[in-house]
Amino acid sequence: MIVQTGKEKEMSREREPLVTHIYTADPSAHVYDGKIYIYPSHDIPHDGEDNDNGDEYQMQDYHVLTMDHIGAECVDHGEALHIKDVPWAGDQLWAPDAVYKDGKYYLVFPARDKEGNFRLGIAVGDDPAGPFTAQPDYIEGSYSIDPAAFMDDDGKVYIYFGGLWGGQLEKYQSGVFDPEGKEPGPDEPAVLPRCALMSGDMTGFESGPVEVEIRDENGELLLASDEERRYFEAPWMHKYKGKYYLSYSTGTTHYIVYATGERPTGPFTYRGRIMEPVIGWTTHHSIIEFGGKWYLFYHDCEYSGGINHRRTVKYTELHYNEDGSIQTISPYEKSK
Ligand code: FUB
Repeated sequence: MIVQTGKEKEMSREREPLVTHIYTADPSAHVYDGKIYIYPSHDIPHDGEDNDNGDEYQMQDYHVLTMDHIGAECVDHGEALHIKDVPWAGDQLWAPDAVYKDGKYYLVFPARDKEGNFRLGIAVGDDPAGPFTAQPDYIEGSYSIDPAAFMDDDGKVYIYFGGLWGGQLEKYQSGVFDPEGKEPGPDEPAVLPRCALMSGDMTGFESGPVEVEIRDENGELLLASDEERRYFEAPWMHKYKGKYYLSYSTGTTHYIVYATGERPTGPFTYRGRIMEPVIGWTTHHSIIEFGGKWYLFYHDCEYSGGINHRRTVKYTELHYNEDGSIQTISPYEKSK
């Protein structure tokens, strides 16, 4: 029998499932009061088939996970919000995020409304681990999925969102829902993620949503055919040395990539890959600084043997180069 000492045991959690008693995905990590809070989706196991509409992702509630520090045991705080307590929601509680503002914790989350269209909602709580109380209606003017909340140094909160296919973003290219909306042709600019400024009381959008431009090294918008670099879903925003880093999933090519800019609303210039594909179709992440180091939280389907809707949340350290670029992570190679 191998008895792990404290340090070895802590190190062994890197790139391992943080919990296995439930399936978790889409981890949005934050540091509140010196502790790591993770807001994941809660995957429900079933035997149904996968499709391009994402019908296999049948999530009904949210659990909040915490770690006292990197490598510490991960604690599940139980159900923080259930879909039955969200008056406007019909189905599928997908990837959430959270933000702390003026003494309250706000869970920002997508769900299909009663008509089957994805919308974004807000739920409020006094404790970062929940429970959260949902507002009676979704955010007016919201659509699609994968909200990521970012508070800038001036206290303004921006929500980045949008996802293609099941997430319906290609159906909102004109700003209103078009059931026939398709992805642009190969030589046309790709569909862009959206960004909205939240009102001070966090009840709705103060301005936006606007498209967030992602350009190549020549200043041209990335094309729809550029599937290794164009936006698909799962945005995250963080700031490093004064620059804004927009990272996201390329979906069909399964990379986590990033682009940098000078302002929270862009434009952004594509910079490179953060992570090579994981086991499973989806890839979704968040980035935090903790104890002077940077970490990527992500999910994969290794634990379930590759079943796309049985995902588990993991983390690994993320390294910057001197010029601010991010070193690409190979998820199944030994970490540095
Ligand atoms: O969890 C459901 C969907 O899968 C998310 O919204 C996407 O980002 C992908 O991870």
